[in-house]
Amino acid sequence: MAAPGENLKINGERLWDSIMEMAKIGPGVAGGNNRQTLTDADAEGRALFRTWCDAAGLTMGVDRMGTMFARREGSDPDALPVYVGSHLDTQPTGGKYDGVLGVLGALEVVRSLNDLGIRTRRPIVVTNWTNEEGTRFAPAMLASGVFAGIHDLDWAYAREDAEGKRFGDELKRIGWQGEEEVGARRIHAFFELHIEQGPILEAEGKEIGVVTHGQGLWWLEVRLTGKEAHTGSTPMAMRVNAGLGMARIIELVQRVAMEHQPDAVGGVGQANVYPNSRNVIPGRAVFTVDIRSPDLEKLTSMRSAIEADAPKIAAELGLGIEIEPVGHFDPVTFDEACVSAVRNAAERLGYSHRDIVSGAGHDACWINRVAPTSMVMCPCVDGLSHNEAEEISPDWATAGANVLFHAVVETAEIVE
Ligand code: HGY
Ligand code: MN
Ligand code: MN
Repeated sequence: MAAPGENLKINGERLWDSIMEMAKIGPGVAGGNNRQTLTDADAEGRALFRTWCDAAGLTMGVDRMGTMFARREGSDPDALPVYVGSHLDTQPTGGKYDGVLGVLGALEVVRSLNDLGIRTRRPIVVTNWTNEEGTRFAPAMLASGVFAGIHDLDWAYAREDAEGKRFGDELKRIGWQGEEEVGARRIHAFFELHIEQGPILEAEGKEIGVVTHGQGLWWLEVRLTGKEAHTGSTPMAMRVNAGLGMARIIELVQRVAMEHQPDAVGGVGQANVYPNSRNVIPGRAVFTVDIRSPDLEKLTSMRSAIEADAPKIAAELGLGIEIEPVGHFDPVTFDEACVSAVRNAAERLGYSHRDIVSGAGHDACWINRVAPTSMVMCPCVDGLSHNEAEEISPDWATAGANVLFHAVVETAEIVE
Protein backbone atom coordinates (compact mmCIF):
# COMPACT_ATOMS: atom_id res chain seq x y z
CA MET A 1 0.00 0.00 0.00
CA ALA A 2 1.33 3.41 -0.97
CA ALA A 3 2.53 5.24 2.11
CA PRO A 4 1.69 8.92 2.47
CA GLY A 5 4.59 11.24 1.68
CA GLU A 6 6.57 12.28 4.74
CA ASN A 7 5.51 15.86 4.04
CA LEU A 8 1.89 14.96 4.89
CA LYS A 9 1.33 16.19 8.44
CA ILE A 10 -1.53 17.00 10.75
CA ASN A 11 -2.26 20.47 12.14
CA GLY A 12 -0.71 20.28 15.61
CA GLU A 13 -2.03 23.66 16.71
CA ARG A 14 -5.61 22.76 15.90
CA LEU A 15 -5.19 19.45 17.75
CA TRP A 16 -3.81 21.21 20.82
CA ASP A 17 -6.58 23.82 20.78
CA SER A 18 -9.22 21.06 20.61
CA ILE A 19 -7.66 19.23 23.56
CA MET A 20 -7.66 22.45 25.60
CA GLU A 21 -11.29 23.13 24.58
CA MET A 22 -12.35 19.63 25.69
CA ALA A 23 -10.41 20.10 28.96
CA LYS A 24 -12.81 22.93 29.92
CA ILE A 25 -15.60 20.35 30.24
CA GLY A 26 -15.74 18.50 33.56
CA PRO A 27 -12.84 20.42 35.12
CA GLY A 28 -11.06 18.92 38.13
CA VAL A 29 -9.94 20.93 41.15
CA ALA A 30 -6.24 21.09 40.25
CA GLY A 31 -6.08 21.75 36.53
CA GLY A 32 -7.09 18.31 35.30
CA ASN A 33 -10.47 16.74 34.62
CA ASN A 34 -13.28 14.96 36.40
CA ARG A 35 -15.42 13.91 33.43
CA GLN A 36 -16.50 10.48 34.63
CA THR A 37 -18.50 8.24 32.35
CA LEU A 38 -22.25 8.90 31.91
CA THR A 39 -22.18 12.04 34.04
CA ASP A 40 -23.56 15.33 32.75
CA ALA A 41 -19.98 16.39 32.06
CA ASP A 42 -19.49 13.29 29.89
CA ALA A 43 -22.68 14.20 28.02
CA GLU A 44 -21.36 17.72 27.46
CA GLY A 45 -18.02 16.38 26.18
CA ARG A 46 -19.84 14.00 23.83
CA ALA A 47 -21.95 16.89 22.49
CA LEU A 48 -18.85 18.98 21.76
CA PHE A 49 -17.17 16.01 20.04
CA ARG A 50 -20.32 15.45 17.95
CA THR A 51 -20.34 19.11 16.89
CA TRP A 52 -16.74 18.79 15.72
CA CYS A 53 -17.51 15.56 13.87
CA ASP A 54 -20.48 17.20 12.13
CA ALA A 55 -18.24 20.11 11.11
CA ALA A 56 -15.74 17.63 9.66
CA GLY A 57 -18.52 16.08 7.54
CA LEU A 58 -18.61 12.79 9.43
CA THR A 59 -21.69 10.60 9.83
CA MET A 60 -22.34 9.71 13.48
CA GLY A 61 -23.49 6.28 14.62
CA VAL A 62 -24.06 5.32 18.27
CA ASP A 63 -24.40 1.78 19.59
CA ARG A 64 -26.37 0.49 22.58
CA MET A 65 -23.37 1.02 24.89
CA GLY A 66 -23.21 4.66 23.82
CA THR A 67 -19.99 4.26 21.87
CA MET A 68 -19.72 6.96 19.18
CA PHE A 69 -18.62 6.07 15.62
CA ALA A 70 -18.02 9.04 13.29
CA ARG A 71 -17.53 7.83 9.71
CA ARG A 72 -15.62 9.48 6.85
CA GLU A 73 -16.60 7.86 3.57
CA GLY A 74 -14.02 6.12 1.39
CA SER A 75 -14.12 5.62 -2.37
CA ASP A 76 -15.20 2.02 -1.76
CA PRO A 77 -18.22 2.11 0.56
CA ASP A 78 -18.18 -1.68 0.89
CA ALA A 79 -14.57 -1.83 2.07
CA LEU A 80 -14.16 -2.59 5.78
CA PRO A 81 -13.28 0.69 7.49
CA VAL A 82 -10.18 1.60 9.47
CA TYR A 83 -11.26 2.55 13.00
CA VAL A 84 -9.24 5.00 15.06
CA GLY A 85 -10.00 6.42 18.48
CA SER A 86 -9.89 6.07 22.25
CA HIS A 87 -12.07 7.43 25.12
CA LEU A 88 -13.31 10.80 26.44
CA ASP A 89 -14.24 9.68 29.96
CA THR A 90 -11.72 10.47 32.71
CA GLN A 91 -10.74 9.45 36.20
CA PRO A 92 -12.15 11.56 39.09
CA THR A 93 -8.73 13.21 39.36
CA GLY A 94 -7.79 12.62 35.73
CA GLY A 95 -5.55 14.47 33.33
CA LYS A 96 -6.45 16.38 30.18
CA TYR A 97 -4.81 13.88 27.80
CA ASP A 98 -5.58 10.28 28.91
CA GLY A 99 -7.97 9.05 26.20
CA VAL A 100 -8.72 12.53 24.90
CA LEU A 101 -5.48 12.68 22.89
CA GLY A 102 -6.55 9.50 21.11
CA VAL A 103 -10.07 10.62 20.24
CA LEU A 104 -9.09 14.14 19.17
CA GLY A 105 -5.92 12.86 17.47
CA ALA A 106 -8.20 10.60 15.41
CA LEU A 107 -10.47 13.55 14.61
CA GLU A 108 -7.37 15.53 13.59
CA VAL A 109 -6.46 12.75 11.12
CA VAL A 110 -9.81 13.28 9.42
CA ARG A 111 -9.63 17.07 9.61
CA SER A 112 -6.18 16.91 7.93
CA LEU A 113 -7.41 14.53 5.23
CA ASN A 114 -10.19 17.05 4.53
CA ASP A 115 -7.68 19.94 4.39
CA LEU A 116 -5.38 18.00 2.09
CA GLY A 117 -8.24 16.78 -0.09
CA ILE A 118 -7.08 13.20 0.27
CA ARG A 119 -9.50 10.36 -0.38
CA THR A 120 -8.89 6.85 0.91
CA ARG A 121 -10.31 3.63 -0.47
CA ARG A 122 -11.45 2.46 2.94
CA PRO A 123 -13.80 4.53 5.08
CA ILE A 124 -12.28 5.82 8.32
CA VAL A 125 -14.28 5.76 11.56
CA VAL A 126 -13.33 8.00 14.49
CA THR A 127 -14.39 6.31 17.74
CA ASN A 128 -15.15 7.32 21.34
CA TRP A 129 -15.53 4.14 23.44
CA THR A 130 -17.84 4.47 26.45
CA ASN A 131 -16.46 3.90 29.96
CA GLU A 132 -12.84 3.02 29.28
CA GLU A 133 -11.78 4.00 32.80
CA GLY A 134 -14.02 1.67 34.80
CA THR A 135 -13.75 4.03 37.77
CA ARG A 136 -17.49 4.75 38.18
CA PHE A 137 -18.71 1.44 36.70
CA ALA A 138 -16.27 -1.49 36.87
CA PRO A 139 -14.72 -3.04 34.87
CA ALA A 140 -12.53 -0.81 32.74
CA MET A 141 -12.95 -0.90 28.95
CA LEU A 142 -16.59 -1.88 29.46
CA ALA A 143 -18.02 -0.83 26.07
CA SER A 144 -15.12 -2.17 24.01
CA GLY A 145 -15.43 -5.36 26.07
CA VAL A 146 -19.11 -5.74 25.08
CA PHE A 147 -18.15 -4.90 21.47
CA ALA A 148 -15.52 -7.69 21.51
CA GLY A 149 -18.02 -10.18 22.97
CA ILE A 150 -16.27 -10.39 26.36
CA HIS A 151 -19.24 -9.06 28.36
CA ASP A 152 -22.90 -9.24 27.47
CA LEU A 153 -25.02 -6.14 27.18
CA ASP A 154 -27.41 -6.92 30.06
CA TRP A 155 -24.52 -7.59 32.43
CA ALA A 156 -22.97 -4.26 31.44
CA TYR A 157 -26.30 -2.44 31.88
CA ALA A 158 -26.62 -3.87 35.38
CA ARG A 159 -23.23 -2.58 36.60
CA GLU A 160 -23.75 -0.21 39.51
CA ASP A 161 -21.79 2.81 40.73
CA ALA A 162 -21.10 3.61 44.41
CA GLU A 163 -24.56 5.19 44.71
CA GLY A 164 -26.29 2.11 43.28
CA LYS A 165 -27.09 3.79 39.95
CA ARG A 166 -27.20 1.34 37.01
CA PHE A 167 -25.07 1.84 33.90
CA GLY A 168 -28.06 1.29 31.59
CA ASP A 169 -30.20 3.85 33.42
CA GLU A 170 -27.44 6.46 33.45
CA LEU A 171 -26.75 5.92 29.72
CA LYS A 172 -30.44 6.53 29.01
CA ARG A 173 -30.54 9.53 31.37
CA ILE A 174 -27.78 11.36 29.48
CA GLY A 175 -29.47 10.54 26.16
CA TRP A 176 -26.65 8.49 24.64
CA GLN A 177 -28.18 5.03 24.39
CA GLY A 178 -27.90 4.35 20.66
CA GLU A 179 -29.82 1.87 18.54
CA GLU A 180 -26.93 -0.02 16.91
CA GLU A 181 -26.28 -3.57 18.05
CA VAL A 182 -22.96 -3.61 19.91
CA GLY A 183 -20.26 -5.44 17.95
CA ALA A 184 -22.21 -5.62 14.68
CA ARG A 185 -19.65 -3.35 13.01
CA ARG A 186 -16.80 -5.10 11.15
CA ILE A 187 -13.38 -3.52 11.47
CA HIS A 188 -10.49 -3.80 8.98
CA ALA A 189 -7.96 -2.45 11.52
CA PHE A 190 -8.03 -0.34 14.69
CA PHE A 191 -5.41 2.20 15.81
CA GLU A 192 -5.29 4.00 19.16
CA LEU A 193 -3.04 6.94 20.08
CA HIS A 194 -2.48 7.25 23.84
CA ILE A 195 -0.08 8.87 26.30
CA GLU A 196 2.30 6.30 27.78
CA GLN A 197 1.19 6.93 31.37
CA GLY A 198 4.63 5.68 32.43
CA PRO A 199 8.21 7.05 32.53
CA ILE A 200 10.04 5.07 29.82
CA LEU A 201 9.70 7.22 26.66
CA GLU A 202 10.54 10.49 28.40
CA ALA A 203 13.47 8.92 30.29
CA GLU A 204 14.93 7.53 27.06
CA GLY A 205 14.22 10.67 25.05
CA LYS A 206 11.96 8.84 22.64
CA GLU A 207 9.12 10.69 20.89
CA ILE A 208 7.08 7.63 19.91
CA GLY A 209 6.20 4.32 21.56
CA VAL A 210 5.46 1.51 19.10
CA VAL A 211 3.16 -0.61 21.24
CA THR A 212 3.76 -4.31 20.59
CA HIS A 213 2.04 -5.75 23.69
CA GLY A 214 -0.20 -4.84 26.61
CA GLN A 215 -0.01 -6.04 30.23
CA GLY A 216 -2.65 -8.44 31.50
CA LEU A 217 -4.76 -7.45 34.51
CA TRP A 218 -6.91 -8.80 37.35
CA TRP A 219 -9.18 -6.62 39.49
CA LEU A 220 -10.25 -8.59 42.59
CA GLU A 221 -12.90 -7.03 44.81
CA VAL A 222 -12.33 -8.08 48.46
CA ARG A 223 -15.21 -7.80 50.95
CA LEU A 224 -14.29 -8.26 54.63
CA THR A 225 -16.88 -8.61 57.38
CA GLY A 226 -15.97 -7.96 61.03
CA LYS A 227 -17.85 -6.34 63.89
CA GLU A 228 -18.51 -2.69 64.51
CA ALA A 229 -17.58 -1.70 68.06
CA HIS A 230 -16.41 1.27 70.11
CA THR A 231 -12.80 2.26 69.34
CA GLY A 232 -12.34 3.40 72.91
CA SER A 233 -13.98 0.85 75.19
CA THR A 234 -13.39 -2.37 73.20
CA PRO A 235 -10.29 -4.27 74.42
CA MET A 236 -7.81 -5.13 71.60
CA ALA A 237 -8.35 -8.88 72.07
CA MET A 238 -12.08 -8.52 71.50
CA ARG A 239 -11.88 -6.65 68.21
CA VAL A 240 -13.00 -8.10 64.85
CA ASN A 241 -11.47 -5.33 62.82
CA ALA A 242 -12.18 -5.29 59.06
CA GLY A 243 -9.93 -2.23 58.65
CA LEU A 244 -6.95 -4.12 60.07
CA GLY A 245 -7.69 -7.02 57.72
CA MET A 246 -7.70 -4.63 54.76
CA ALA A 247 -4.38 -3.13 55.81
CA ARG A 248 -2.74 -6.56 56.07
CA ILE A 249 -4.11 -7.69 52.69
CA ILE A 250 -2.84 -4.48 51.07
CA GLU A 251 0.59 -5.37 52.51
CA LEU A 252 0.16 -8.90 51.08
CA VAL A 253 -0.53 -7.48 47.59
CA GLN A 254 2.62 -5.35 47.83
CA ARG A 255 4.71 -8.37 48.89
CA VAL A 256 3.30 -10.63 46.14
CA ALA A 257 3.99 -8.01 43.45
CA MET A 258 7.57 -7.56 44.70
CA GLU A 259 8.07 -11.34 44.68
CA HIS A 260 7.15 -11.41 40.97
CA GLN A 261 9.60 -8.80 39.73
CA PRO A 262 10.51 -7.72 37.14
CA ASP A 263 7.44 -6.69 35.18
CA ALA A 264 4.71 -7.12 37.75
CA VAL A 265 2.70 -4.51 39.61
CA GLY A 266 0.10 -4.69 42.36
CA GLY A 267 -1.79 -2.28 44.57
CA VAL A 268 -5.13 -1.11 45.92
CA GLY A 269 -6.54 2.22 44.69
CA GLN A 270 -10.16 1.97 45.76
CA ALA A 271 -10.98 1.23 49.41
CA ASN A 272 -13.99 1.83 51.63
CA VAL A 273 -14.49 1.03 55.30
CA TYR A 274 -17.91 1.07 56.95
CA PRO A 275 -19.37 2.89 58.76
CA ASN A 276 -16.27 5.08 58.31
CA SER A 277 -16.82 6.82 61.64
CA ARG A 278 -13.83 8.00 63.68
CA ASN A 279 -14.82 6.10 66.81
CA VAL A 280 -16.22 2.90 65.33
CA ILE A 281 -14.08 -0.14 64.55
CA PRO A 282 -14.87 -0.92 60.88
CA GLY A 283 -17.35 -3.76 60.62
CA ARG A 284 -16.89 -3.94 56.86
CA ALA A 285 -14.14 -3.18 54.35
CA VAL A 286 -14.56 -3.31 50.56
CA PHE A 287 -11.56 -2.71 48.30
CA THR A 288 -10.25 -3.62 44.81
CA VAL A 289 -6.89 -5.31 44.28
CA ASP A 290 -5.26 -4.33 40.94
CA ILE A 291 -2.50 -6.74 39.79
CA ARG A 292 -0.85 -6.72 36.36
CA SER A 293 1.96 -8.31 34.36
CA PRO A 294 2.85 -8.78 30.68
CA ASP A 295 3.66 -12.38 31.64
CA LEU A 296 0.56 -14.60 31.91
CA GLU A 297 2.24 -17.07 34.25
CA LYS A 298 3.23 -14.31 36.68
CA LEU A 299 -0.24 -12.78 36.52
CA THR A 300 -1.86 -16.12 37.34
CA SER A 301 0.65 -16.86 40.09
CA MET A 302 0.03 -13.47 41.74
CA ARG A 303 -3.73 -14.05 41.71
CA SER A 304 -3.32 -17.54 43.23
CA ALA A 305 -0.99 -16.24 45.96
CA ILE A 306 -3.44 -13.51 46.96
CA GLU A 307 -6.46 -15.82 46.86
CA ALA A 308 -4.57 -18.34 49.03
CA ASP A 309 -3.19 -15.95 51.67
CA ALA A 310 -5.92 -13.32 52.04
CA PRO A 311 -8.35 -15.84 53.59
CA LYS A 312 -5.62 -16.83 56.09
CA ILE A 313 -5.29 -13.20 57.16
CA ALA A 314 -9.07 -12.97 57.50
CA ALA A 315 -9.21 -16.19 59.57
CA GLU A 316 -6.50 -14.93 61.97
CA LEU A 317 -8.65 -11.85 62.65
CA GLY A 318 -11.99 -13.69 62.76
CA LEU A 319 -13.20 -11.87 59.62
CA GLY A 320 -15.54 -13.11 56.93
CA ILE A 321 -14.05 -12.72 53.42
CA GLU A 322 -15.36 -12.77 49.84
CA ILE A 323 -13.07 -12.30 46.83
CA GLU A 324 -14.79 -11.56 43.48
CA PRO A 325 -12.96 -10.96 40.19
CA VAL A 326 -14.47 -7.74 38.77
CA GLY A 327 -12.09 -7.12 35.88
CA HIS A 328 -9.68 -9.16 33.79
CA PHE A 329 -7.84 -9.44 30.52
CA ASP A 330 -4.88 -11.58 29.54
CA PRO A 331 -1.65 -10.01 28.25
CA VAL A 332 -2.14 -8.74 24.70
CA THR A 333 0.05 -9.18 21.60
CA PHE A 334 -0.88 -6.58 18.98
CA ASP A 335 -1.10 -7.31 15.26
CA GLU A 336 2.28 -7.45 13.50
CA ALA A 337 1.14 -5.61 10.36
CA CYS A 338 -0.49 -2.81 12.36
CA VAL A 339 2.57 -2.55 14.61
CA SER A 340 4.79 -2.31 11.50
CA ALA A 341 2.55 0.41 10.05
CA VAL A 342 3.16 2.43 13.24
CA ARG A 343 6.90 1.69 13.31
CA ASN A 344 7.34 2.51 9.59
CA ALA A 345 5.43 5.75 10.05
CA ALA A 346 7.72 6.82 12.89
CA GLU A 347 10.76 5.92 10.74
CA ARG A 348 9.43 7.77 7.69
CA LEU A 349 8.69 10.85 9.76
CA GLY A 350 12.07 10.75 11.44
CA TYR A 351 10.79 10.44 15.01
CA SER A 352 12.87 8.69 17.66
CA HIS A 353 10.96 5.62 18.75
CA ARG A 354 11.13 2.31 20.57
CA ASP A 355 8.95 -0.75 20.97
CA ILE A 356 7.04 -0.69 24.24
CA VAL A 357 4.60 -2.79 26.30
CA SER A 358 1.58 -0.84 27.50
CA GLY A 359 1.39 -0.78 31.30
CA ALA A 360 -2.17 0.53 31.27
CA GLY A 361 -5.20 -1.18 29.77
CA HIS A 362 -6.84 0.36 26.72
CA ASP A 363 -9.85 -0.25 24.48
CA ALA A 364 -7.31 -1.47 21.92
CA CYS A 365 -6.67 -4.47 24.22
CA TRP A 366 -10.20 -5.72 23.66
CA ILE A 367 -10.58 -4.63 20.02
CA ASN A 368 -7.43 -6.63 19.31
CA ARG A 369 -9.64 -9.69 19.89
CA VAL A 370 -11.88 -8.88 16.90
CA ALA A 371 -9.66 -6.92 14.49
CA PRO A 372 -5.96 -6.31 13.74
CA THR A 373 -4.99 -3.59 16.21
CA SER A 374 -2.04 -1.58 17.44
CA MET A 375 -1.28 1.59 19.37
CA VAL A 376 0.89 4.68 19.12
CA MET A 377 2.20 6.19 22.35
CA CYS A 378 3.69 9.57 23.18
CA PRO A 379 5.65 10.39 26.36
CA CYS A 380 4.14 12.15 29.36
CA VAL A 381 5.96 14.36 31.86
CA ASP A 382 7.49 12.29 34.72
CA GLY A 383 5.40 9.35 33.46
CA LEU A 384 2.54 10.76 35.54
CA SER A 385 -1.08 9.94 34.74
CA HIS A 386 -4.36 9.39 36.60
CA ASN A 387 -3.36 12.61 38.30
CA GLU A 388 -4.60 16.12 37.51
CA ALA A 389 -0.99 17.22 36.98
CA GLU A 390 -0.72 14.88 33.94
CA GLU A 391 1.18 16.81 31.25
CA ILE A 392 2.47 16.32 27.71
CA SER A 393 4.06 18.76 25.27
CA PRO A 394 2.36 20.01 22.08
CA ASP A 395 5.29 18.55 20.14
CA TRP A 396 4.71 15.11 21.62
CA ALA A 397 0.99 15.35 20.79
CA THR A 398 1.80 16.41 17.23
CA ALA A 399 4.37 13.65 16.72
CA GLY A 400 1.94 11.01 17.99
CA ALA A 401 -0.87 12.30 15.81
CA ASN A 402 1.41 12.44 12.74
CA VAL A 403 2.39 8.79 13.24
CA LEU A 404 -1.28 7.91 13.76
CA PHE A 405 -2.13 9.83 10.56
CA HIS A 406 0.40 7.93 8.50
CA ALA A 407 -0.46 4.51 9.93
CA VAL A 408 -4.21 5.06 9.39
CA VAL A 409 -3.93 6.59 5.94
CA GLU A 410 -1.54 3.91 4.71
CA THR A 411 -3.90 1.20 6.00
CA ALA A 412 -6.96 2.95 4.55
CA GLU A 413 -5.13 3.24 1.15
CA ILE A 414 -4.88 6.66 -0.50
CA VAL A 415 -6.72 6.75 -3.82
CA GLU A 416 -6.19 10.37 -4.76
O1 HGY B 1 -6.82 0.80 34.29
C1 HGY B 1 -6.27 1.08 33.23
O2 HGY B 1 -5.21 0.58 32.91
C2 HGY B 1 -6.89 2.09 32.29
O3 HGY B 1 -6.37 3.35 32.59
N1 HGY B 1 -8.33 2.10 32.40
MN1 MN C 1 -6.84 5.83 28.86
MN1 MN D 1 -6.98 6.08 32.29
